[in-house]
Amino acid sequence: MRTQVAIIGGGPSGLLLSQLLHVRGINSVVVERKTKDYVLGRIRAGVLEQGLVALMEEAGCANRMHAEGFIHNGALISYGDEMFRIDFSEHTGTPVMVYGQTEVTRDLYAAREAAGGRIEFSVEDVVIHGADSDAPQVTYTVDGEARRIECDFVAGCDGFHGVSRKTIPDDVRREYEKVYPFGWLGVLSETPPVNHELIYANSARGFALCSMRNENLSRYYIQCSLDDCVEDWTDDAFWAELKRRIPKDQADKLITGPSIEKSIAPLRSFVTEPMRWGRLCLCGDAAHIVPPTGAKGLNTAASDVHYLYNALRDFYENGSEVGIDGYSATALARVWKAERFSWWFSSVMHRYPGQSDFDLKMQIAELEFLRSNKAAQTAMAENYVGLPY
Ligand code: FAS
Ligand code: PHB
Repeated sequence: MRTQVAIIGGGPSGLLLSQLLHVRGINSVVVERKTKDYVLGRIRAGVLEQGLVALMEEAGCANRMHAEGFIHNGALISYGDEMFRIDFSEHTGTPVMVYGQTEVTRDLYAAREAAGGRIEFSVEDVVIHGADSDAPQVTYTVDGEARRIECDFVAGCDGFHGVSRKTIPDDVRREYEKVYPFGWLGVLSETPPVNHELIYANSARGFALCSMRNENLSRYYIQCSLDDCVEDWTDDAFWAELKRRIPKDQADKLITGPSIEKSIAPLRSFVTEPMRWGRLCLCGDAAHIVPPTGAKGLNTAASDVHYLYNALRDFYENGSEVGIDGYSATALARVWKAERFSWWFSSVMHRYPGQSDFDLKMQIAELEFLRSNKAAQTAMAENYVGLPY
């Protein structure tokens, strides 16, 4: 088959790009390795920057988000039984939207299907051919049947474990990585959130995060060992540990319940350069990963999509390759700032093996400075709500 843009990966990056291109009359085909139900079964991000909200509006997919999402004007940071609030709106005039990535993805699937968008599920053996030519192709199989897409561009939106990044030759590609010596154990429970805003907790026993999806669906995380398995953690053990890591007044009002999802995510910082090779452009987790501490994973995927969408529009509407030629440098400039914030916030909030007493004092000093200094709070807020595209 023939299309203008072949998109590998039917996660939020690929779907958002496909829907935005559709709105501008640019054709695309999405090929996804898993089934739609499998993709929608992943529980991941929960906080959307205004940039992503605006892209969903531009894509015509924002109605349910505005109806069911929650505007948050701030978040809480605790250390021991101390707790203070960062007021995003006071410092930046901008809030964040609390609306699960699962729902973003569901809305995007619904929009693509309503528009008759072509999405191929359960594909295998995806190979990108001629990425460094002006007539790339993508081959793959579905149920053993070989298929081929002829296109102008390939968008590699296939996440950290996809094939796109590795299509860029080893002597062209440069990778930067930091693996954190801990993971996050996450629980979803049909219980009211402990607080109406998120609580990021630094405790002597490790990091914890209290988040939510709606008034009766809460999302909690605790830092855990990389040696842990989900089976090691009963619900009771999880709740007891979470209570030990958040301020007592919060722990006393925590409503617990059975987990409906429980998973462990490893944490890493990772960036691939360049994000473009010929007619192949990488978007989202295919190009970069952040520790979820700063809620930047999905949101940085969104800014990649913004840059690539506008570059492709410029190509098809004006015949200009300026946007495509500048895509990698433009996207990476913002990616590295998101990497920095996510690394910094993770370094302040987690317990690291082998931390010295001095290191711990530095964490508390960082938090006390953030608590007491307006400029520090403004910098934190500007990064959390999302730096400009
Ligand atoms: P995705 O990985 O979401 O999507 C890529 C898609 O490509 C997948 O559907 C995959 O099946 C498909 N694919 C892979 N290889 C393919 C191939 N060869 N052919 C075809 N399709 C292929 N971010 C936050 O902000 N907060 C969080 O709390 C948070 N938690 C996370 C927990 C986990 C376990 C993980 C892995 C990530 C988490 N993230 C979080 C980051 C996450 O939200 C990503 O940033 C976001 O999913 C990025 O979206 P995509 O770039 O679309 O990549
Ligand atoms: C979530 O709700 O899943 C969430 C929120 C904020 C983060 C990470 C995860 O920083």
